[in-house]
Amino acid sequence: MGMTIAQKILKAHLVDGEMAPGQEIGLRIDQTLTQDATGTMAYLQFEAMGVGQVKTERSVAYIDHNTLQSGFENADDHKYIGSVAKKHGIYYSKAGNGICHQVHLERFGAPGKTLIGSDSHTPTGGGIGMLAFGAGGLDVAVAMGGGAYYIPYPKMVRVTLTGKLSPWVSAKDVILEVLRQMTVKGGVGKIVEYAGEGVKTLSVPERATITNMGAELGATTSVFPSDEKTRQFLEAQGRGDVWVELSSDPDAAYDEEYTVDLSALEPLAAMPHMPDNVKKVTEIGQIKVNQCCIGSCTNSSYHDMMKVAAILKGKTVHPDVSLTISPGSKQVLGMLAENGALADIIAAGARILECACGPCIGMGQSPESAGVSLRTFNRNFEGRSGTQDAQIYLVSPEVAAASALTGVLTDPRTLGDMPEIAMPGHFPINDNLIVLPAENPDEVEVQRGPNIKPFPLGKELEESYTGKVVLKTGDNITTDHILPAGAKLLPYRSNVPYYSNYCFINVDPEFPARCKGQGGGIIVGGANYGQGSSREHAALVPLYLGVKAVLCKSFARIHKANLVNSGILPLTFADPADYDAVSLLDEISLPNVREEIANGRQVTVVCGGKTFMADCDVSDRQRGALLAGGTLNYAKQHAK
Ligand code: MIC
Ligand code: SF4
Repeated sequence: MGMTIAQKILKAHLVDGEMAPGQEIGLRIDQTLTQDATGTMAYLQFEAMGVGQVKTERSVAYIDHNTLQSGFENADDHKYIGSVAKKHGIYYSKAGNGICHQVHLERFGAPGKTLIGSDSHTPTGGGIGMLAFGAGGLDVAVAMGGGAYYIPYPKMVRVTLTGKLSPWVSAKDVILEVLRQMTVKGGVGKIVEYAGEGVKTLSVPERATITNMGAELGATTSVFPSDEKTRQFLEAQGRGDVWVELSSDPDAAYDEEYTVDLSALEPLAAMPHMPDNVKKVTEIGQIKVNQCCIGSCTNSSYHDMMKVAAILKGKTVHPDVSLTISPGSKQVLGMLAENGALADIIAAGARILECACGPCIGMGQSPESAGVSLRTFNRNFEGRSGTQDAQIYLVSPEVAAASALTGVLTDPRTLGDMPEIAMPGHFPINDNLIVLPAENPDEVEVQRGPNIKPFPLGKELEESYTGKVVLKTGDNITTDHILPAGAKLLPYRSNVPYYSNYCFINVDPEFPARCKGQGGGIIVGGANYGQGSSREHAALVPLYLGVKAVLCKSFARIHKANLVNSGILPLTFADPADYDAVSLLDEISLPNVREEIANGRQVTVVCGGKTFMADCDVSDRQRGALLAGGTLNYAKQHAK
């Protein structure tokens, strides 16, 4: 039987397991990336593993999240990451060079390769035909050390694109439509592959917008074929030599199929507060807008920015709107500066931010109270912008720019003829913000500022466990709920004790104190617990607070792996109806937990006189890690 694109890349990188449903597979990883908000932990863990030089073909450390230096913390973290990178053979992309996913696509990504990154939007690389996964920092550390990256063997989904986008409709609308069809839970355990005639109408940056936001489907990753468009992009980046052709076999089998008719799409928006809450812009109507933010790893390419510049040219931003622009990379910003588009954007009254995540992660630009903000980003979870009651809509750059001019949500098709933006034949290459690893690594001293505190380690799993329910949540709890980010908290990513005071703070402000009072306990959740980011702090901080297990209806993939890595039991209700039988502060016992986990059996749960069963759906390797109290402990045991 023929193979899908993903199956071909998986097969070429398979080092452990069997490519069959229900199996866990181990993959050789060619490239890794980290960003600064997850990078400090990843490198502390990498250092703890005692590996010298990285074993990958290319590892890159980006500084793009924590670029607001309102105290010494972020600058210290950058220095730490820069020095570790230099010592261990890692390329270091300095602050100002751009958002990790955008820069990686431009300068390092290559079709047919595997990439893991300590950031959930690493699948952006699928736009160039890479098999690129978001992962926890520890998984990235292991891959840098030459270890395999493990995933449950995924189901294959094909999204066939037919037709061609109409004027003013763009790649963002394609992925919003896929989200509308599949929902934020629809991609869990699946790789989404794009196919059909419509593919060749999309440039690499447009494809990358689509694979980027595949993260919001919960998908393991998303991937496009590598074709003539891919070759042209790579050649324009001076990297034509890494191009290989990739397509699925005509008789490849898919578990699920979807179709999107590009010609029939209209401008769309994801309404507050979920990326799958998608409606047509015309259906939502002309709501008043306070802020428009254009940028993020989803929509910050040269192509996107040029469209925005053309819309703004000769016009003025509405007096009631604040418009921010963050180009995705120094390359993009440089090109806009050179061809005059930046001057058009500035003249229209936009606020130019640096090439970084910025408002997307709440690093500044929080909207006004109850403000309506249109963003070209990928997540609109409640409170993520830094303003708890803000109303965030996810839209295309065209919709954001058009609305910035009118002050109301605007269908860009009302603007008349759409400007044609050609993809450049050559991108200007200047990698002078990328610092190469040291030639004499022994001479490099790793710089650790006072903000860098040791990370918590789990303990061996006890024979039995009894603890209180320290939190009960509903469905779709995001990692932003578990541990908020934003300008005030991100500086403490390398300081777990301090960060722990903010765990679940927007869901239940008493949570940290309750955990400390109870000496930890069990979190009970609904479906899709832990969706969103790859931040392993959402596991490490609960571990620090003494959380022993999360018992819920279902998990998001990366978060579940992070829980296992930390030694926290990821349990699911065997009968989801038992969720209703558990309340906050109930005492829960797991009388036989060690033996049950060790033998791959269901876990017995006793709660208020009622006994029910929970599943712990993990691989044998993960069982070992859970018994040992986390992956690092497990690795140490095995190293002996
Ligand atoms: C995000 O978009 O939430 C982040 C910030 O990029 C995260 C990583 C993090 O929490 O540091 C992600 O998506 O993985
Ligand atoms: Fe940065 Fe936002 Fe992309 Fe996360 S989603 S990597 S915060 S731009």
